[in-house]
Amino acid sequence: MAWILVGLSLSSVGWTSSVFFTTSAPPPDLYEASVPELQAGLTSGQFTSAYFARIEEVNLQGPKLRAIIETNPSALEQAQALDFERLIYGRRSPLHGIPVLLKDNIATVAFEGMNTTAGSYSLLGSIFPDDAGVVKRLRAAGAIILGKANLSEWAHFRGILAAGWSGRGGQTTNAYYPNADPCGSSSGSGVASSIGLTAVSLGTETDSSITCPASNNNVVGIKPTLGLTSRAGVIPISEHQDTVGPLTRSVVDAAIVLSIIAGPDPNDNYTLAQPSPVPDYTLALNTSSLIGKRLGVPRTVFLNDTITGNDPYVNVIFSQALLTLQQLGATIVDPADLPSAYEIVASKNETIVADIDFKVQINDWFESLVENPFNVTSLADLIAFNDKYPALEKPTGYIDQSVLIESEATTGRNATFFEALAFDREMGGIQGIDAALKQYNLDALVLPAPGYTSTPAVPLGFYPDNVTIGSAGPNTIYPAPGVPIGLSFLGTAWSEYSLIGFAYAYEQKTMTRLQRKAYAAAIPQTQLADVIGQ
Ligand SMILES: *[C@@H]1O[C@H](CO)[C@@H](O)[C@H](O)[C@H]1NC(C)=O
Ligand SMILES: *[C@@H]1O[C@H](CO)[C@@H](O)[C@H](O)[C@H]1NC(C)=O
Ligand SMILES: *[C@@H]1O[C@H](CO)[C@@H](O)[C@H](O)[C@H]1NC(C)=O
Ligand SMILES: *[C@@H]1O[C@H](CO)[C@@H](O)[C@H](O)[C@H]1NC(C)=O
Ligand SMILES: *[C@@H]1O[C@H](CO)[C@@H](O)[C@H](O)[C@H]1NC(C)=O
Ligand SMILES: *[C@@H]1O[C@H](CO)[C@@H](O)[C@H](O)[C@H]1NC(C)=O
Ligand SMILES: *[C@@H]1O[C@H](CO)[C@@H](O)[C@H](O)[C@H]1NC(C)=O
Ligand SMILES: *[C@@H]1O[C@H](CO)[C@@H](O)[C@H](O)[C@H]1NC(C)=O
Ligand SMILES: CC(=O)N[C@H]1CO[C@H](CO)[C@@H](O)[C@@H]1O
Repeated sequence: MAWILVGLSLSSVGWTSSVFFTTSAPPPDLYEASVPELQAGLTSGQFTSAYFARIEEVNLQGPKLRAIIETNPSALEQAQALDFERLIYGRRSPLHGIPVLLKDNIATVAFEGMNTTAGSYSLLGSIFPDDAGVVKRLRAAGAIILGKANLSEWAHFRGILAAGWSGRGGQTTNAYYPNADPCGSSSGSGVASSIGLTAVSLGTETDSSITCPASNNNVVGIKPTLGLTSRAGVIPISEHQDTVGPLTRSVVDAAIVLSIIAGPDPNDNYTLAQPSPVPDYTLALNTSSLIGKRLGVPRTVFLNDTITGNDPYVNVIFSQALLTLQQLGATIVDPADLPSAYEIVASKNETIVADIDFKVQINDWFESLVENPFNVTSLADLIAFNDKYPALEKPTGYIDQSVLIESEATTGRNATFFEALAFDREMGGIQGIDAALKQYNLDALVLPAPGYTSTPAVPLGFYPDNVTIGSAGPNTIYPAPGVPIGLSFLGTAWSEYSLIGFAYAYEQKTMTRLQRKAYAAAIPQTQLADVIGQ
């Protein structure tokens, strides 16, 4: 397959890939290898092959995690070309040659060989004319697109369905306990990063779809401020809430990825309002970041188990985190309640906005396709498609599409819509996070990730072995022994730089991630040593 490198035209280069491997240091364990470690002396060809082998071991075989929908048939060729380019001209960026897995709602050019379907058979073989804005940035930085991750179909906007299920990908499950809930909707992105099926991954979030899988899968997730990362070429839910962000094993890797995918994009005009230039978020990685900072705990509602439905253990482990944050030099202001706390939980306005936006925007998506083999050209067609192909789209336990039907019943952005949108902004920002930050003179808020939060999440701990197992769907359970729990830092718009610093200080002090590993069968065995010299 032909491949054109951005800014350089090398087609097929017969390059033996072992040349970069230095024998002085042993290659890192791919379960945990960070982007800087991968950069330190190996070739892209080597770790791309190794990640493919690891996917093969656990995706449809063994524990059948179903985290990946497709792998990129052009990846190895791209890796060779990027290795060659690095040798001659040096590195384009810290992501040069690094494999990145994309959630299946993030478009890639079809000639490369992959579909973009949001997990739905209705879009199989469809062609969106371009790479997504974030993918253009990744490619310009020299990253390799490793494949597409499974997700909750339509980013969980189809109906009342278990997280991590899609028609095309089946049920994604968590690597920390058999059949545990991976959360969603960026389920495959979270699972794949958690056990080293990729170097890093991207997910998308409309409401907790990055932070929740980050939490359940023991990885770092950043839900950026709306408008920091482009949504152009991302199968939409709502332009008023959708964002794209990284899911990685460390805060360092998350900062590297965010620094590259953030930035203005003429194809998503919300990104034109962001502060310029994009910060180098890796400069925020300072273990002293919490010294003298004030962190607030919005206890009312958000730490009330009756309302959040959280297992009591979440509060226990969160209390320990507050002590750690104090040891790191932060002042904890507790409680620091959101004036709008009860309104946020009671409000249905988010649903009003999303239902109306989705219909408008998904119809635009269908219209933008240059190939559309199933002729699904509207939301109404999509609903009919699911009914027509129940074996593909309505298997036992996964039949609901009530959200699509609810959205189809709407008739466009009317007065109710704009009132609801204004109400959301008021309650979430002005009378919500921003009010609490101002009233208590805070640098950020801190909460356990399970519940209602969105923004950077870092590993906090794991459910104990005696936790009461609950149901999360026809084939998934939650909580479950050893399933991870994350800690979230929340801030005002454009405060990613500070939040990354806080998350880094906490991560480096606690190093929670490796305190418990995935269950044995879910840990792939292939290592770099197995592919070197092949
Ligand atoms: C999409 O998936 C189908 C079936 O797996 C495959 O034949 C095709 O090459 C893929 N890519 C595109 C762009 O259709
Ligand atoms: C973005 O562009 C659309 C038209 O393409 C326009 O309706 C909308 O108001 C613009 N939004 C912003 C934030 O500039
Ligand atoms: C880290 O932060 C501390 C406290 O703000 C500061 O004194 C120090 O210079 C910073 N270190 C680096 C490497 O930026
Ligand atoms: C938690 O929420 C429940 C239900 O709304 C309420 O009855 C209870 O008083 C709340 N608890 C606290 C400590 O606020
Ligand atoms: C939606 O927002 C309006 C304000 O525009 C508010 O009065 C109303 O209670 C909200 N509706 C729901 C269902 O929460
Ligand atoms: C889609 O429409 C084309 C052109 O009308 C037709 O040839 C094709 O059979 C249709 N595909 C399906 C799956 O109905
Ligand atoms: C706007 O659309 C929504 C969803 O269809 C509907 O519930 C609401 O009544 C409409 N509002 C007005 C003012 O027509
Ligand atoms: C689980 O075990 C811990 C000790 O490891 C104990 O403190 C806790 O009460 C137990 N919880 C349940 C639900 O049995
Ligand atoms: C890469 C990979 O394993 N993809 C699989 C995802 O799941 C579907 C459905 O089982 C398979 O057809 C793909 O091969």
